[in-house]
Amino acid sequence: MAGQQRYLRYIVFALVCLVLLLFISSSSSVPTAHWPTSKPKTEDVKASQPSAAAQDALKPATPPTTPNPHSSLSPATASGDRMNATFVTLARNEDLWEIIKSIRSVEDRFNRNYNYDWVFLNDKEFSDEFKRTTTAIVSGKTKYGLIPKEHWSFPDFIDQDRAAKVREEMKEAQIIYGDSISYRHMCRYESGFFFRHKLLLDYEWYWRVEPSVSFHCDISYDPFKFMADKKKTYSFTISLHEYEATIPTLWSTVKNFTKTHPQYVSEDNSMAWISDDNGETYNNCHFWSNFEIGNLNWLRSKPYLDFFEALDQAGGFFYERWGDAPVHSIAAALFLKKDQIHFFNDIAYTHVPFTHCPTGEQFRLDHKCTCQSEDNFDWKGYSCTDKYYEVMDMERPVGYEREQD
Ligand SMILES: Nc1nc2c(ncn2[C@@H]2O[C@H](COP(=O)(O)OP(=O)(O)O)[C@@H](O)[C@H]2O)c(=O)[nH]1
Ligand SMILES: *[C@@H]1O[C@H](CO)[C@@H](O)[C@H](O)[C@H]1NC(C)=O
Ligand SMILES: *[C@@H]1O[C@H](CO)[C@@H](O)[C@H](O)[C@H]1NC(C)=O
Ligand SMILES: [Mg+2]
Repeated sequence: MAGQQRYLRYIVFALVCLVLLLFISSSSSVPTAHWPTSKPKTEDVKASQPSAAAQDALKPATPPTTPNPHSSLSPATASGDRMNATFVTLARNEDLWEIIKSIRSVEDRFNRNYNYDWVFLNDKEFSDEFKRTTTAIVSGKTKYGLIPKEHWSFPDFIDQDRAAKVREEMKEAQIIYGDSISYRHMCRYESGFFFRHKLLLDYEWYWRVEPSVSFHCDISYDPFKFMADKKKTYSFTISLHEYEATIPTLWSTVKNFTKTHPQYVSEDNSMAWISDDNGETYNNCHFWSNFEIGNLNWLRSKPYLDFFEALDQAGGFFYERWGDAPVHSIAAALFLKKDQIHFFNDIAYTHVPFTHCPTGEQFRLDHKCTCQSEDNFDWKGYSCTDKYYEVMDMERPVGYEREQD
């Protein structure tokens, strides 16, 4: 009994202290410094944060620190106009904690200064946990879209038995994702549908982000604005050779398409980057599409849509395992002019197992990079970036030879 009373006395004492503290801090005559804050986003989420007064009450009752008047402090947000642009992520609910890492990396290196929106797409409803966790960490507005069934299912012209047989064979051959149905829907969706989702119709530019990726250097300008100013349409950071077994008939299908639609093939195209024999065969070079900054209106244009439609009709998304990377890349290489494609050398990026880390130490120091030269994939044999430099007639950076092996 006596113990209980002592307990009670402690609690009462603690309460009195807390009330006193609250009183002292709220009646304090010392003005609090007001720092610029970034603009609020979705109100309903932010409203749940504790009020400023309540937060003050939790602080120790020590004198306030002196504000730093140093004029070179960076502003909380970058000045200037925002582009009509958004990040876009296709993900499952179980990808939450891997996409959170990717978002944190994008925010730290770029978006905390720009506050671009982020659109999330899923073939199932996003969970409340997914929504509240991602909304808490994205500095711009977040939007969540359900993919319509028609965009994530077998078209009725697909022969199910044939498709099932292929999955069985590819499993035997140990081709990565070879027996997966969902991976095929994903590749087809990224090839032909994401840019037509209702939520993306509101935007002109997109930046694709996948779970488990990271960015290694500060991006201190707006890549969307760069794309618009320089009249770019599609961009990449990593390029490589596709696994031939996943696309045996892709190139013949492409050739059949360009034969019937020669008007879509651009004059100053990048055929030399994707074919070593002037279009006879595909050399399997492609931009790695898990990173892309691109123009949505191009993907929504008739040439691209006709191209996707022709590929879809050929059935290769299900009878083989065509990836969205070669599909986007071949379209960009053939239907765009060379100078509409951009290599973002300054965007250092990893999607396992490959990293693009800009060549040249001074650049890496200036941009506070956390990647090292030996991780850079650009000049390795399996990359297609060296060939890209050759075809685009670009000068390779100083010291690239040291990163070749
Ligand atoms: N909603 C949804 N997203 C998927 C599915 N499969 C893959 N994704 C997403 O599609 C992208 C590519 O998938 P990932 O597993 O990273 O493939 P990888 O990079 O080729 O190994 C990622 O953004 C995934 O989150 C799926 O079945 N449903
Ligand atoms: C953004 O781009 C989309 C697609 O081009 C367009 O429909 C929309 O009106 C644009 N929004 C603004 C604010 O310009
Ligand atoms: C070749 O193109 C024509 C016209 O677009 C189409 O009807 C036909 O199915 C295509 N053939 C193949 C093998 O893709
Ligand atoms: Mg991935």
